[in-house]
Amino acid sequence: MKNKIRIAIQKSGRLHEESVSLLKSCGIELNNGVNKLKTEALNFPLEILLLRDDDIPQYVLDGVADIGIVGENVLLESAQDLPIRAKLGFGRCRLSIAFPKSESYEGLESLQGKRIASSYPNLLGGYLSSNSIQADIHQISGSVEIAPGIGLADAICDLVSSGSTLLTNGLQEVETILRSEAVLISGRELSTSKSEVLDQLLFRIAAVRRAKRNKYILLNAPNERLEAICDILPGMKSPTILPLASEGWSSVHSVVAEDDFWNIIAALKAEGAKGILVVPIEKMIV
Ligand code: PRT
Ligand code: ZN
Repeated sequence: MKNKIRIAIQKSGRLHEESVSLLKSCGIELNNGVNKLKTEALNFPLEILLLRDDDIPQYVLDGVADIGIVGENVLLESAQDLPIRAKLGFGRCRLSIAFPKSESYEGLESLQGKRIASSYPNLLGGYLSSNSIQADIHQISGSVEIAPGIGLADAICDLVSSGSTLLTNGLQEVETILRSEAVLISGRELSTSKSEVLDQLLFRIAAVRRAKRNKYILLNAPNERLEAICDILPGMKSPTILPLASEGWSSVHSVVAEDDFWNIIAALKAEGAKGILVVPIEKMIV
């Protein structure tokens, strides 16, 4: 297929499973064997390259892959100027500076002249210099959190999600440099036919992500409260109202965002809504 596009995803690690499951939830069936270097989609013009996450920006830049899924942290550290085509909502973490708990931290000045271990020398260097801090960045590629304990550094700069790694190593998070999530990046100049395939993929991703953020809600309402209930429920256009077999009641269907979901339920109950059902949405096309 001549307009096939190539996506680079992480071979194994924190982003692998969710990258694969995002593609699957977009209706894309993968040939078995995501353990290989390369695999193919069976029902979509897509080839999948399985790589180390750090290599993905360069592969996309070189055009070996047309698009890729990578943490924003890796993209920004690579300093490759590649467009982010979609934020994907998984792999969330922050890049933070952490300092030994046993020492008092009094703001960025406490880092002046210190040795900071990190796998993110570019992002850390940029942050320190924009805050006029002179520190010695010690670049290491793994187990950054043990560096202060073994006397290799005075502080670290690393990714944090739950914070438990810092805690078990006697460190406290003191500055956040970046908030990151997985993103879909693309090359700067895709051919028209590849751009069309990418647009189809982005359309599906948007539908899947929107569906995840919303729920379908069904409830029964006394007719005299319908107006108040419809005011609470925005719906995609407006709620659907169907008469119930029992006189004076209607069934109301709508879509609500997960963010204000519980507040909406409370307001609906207060207006006399009964038999509220909440159903996940698989795809949502607006
Ligand atoms: O082999 P490859 O090079 O592909 O993988 P990798 O080992 O470099 O990366 P991997 O799989 O660990 O992470 C891939 C991506 O997941 C990162 O680039 C981030 O975008 C994202 N991500 C999200 C994280 C974390 N959360 C995370 N917590 N990446 C790493 N961590 C590590 C962190 O470095 C620290 O060691 O987890 C530890 C902290 O976790 P908490 O929960 O204790 O705070
Ligand atoms: Zn890596």
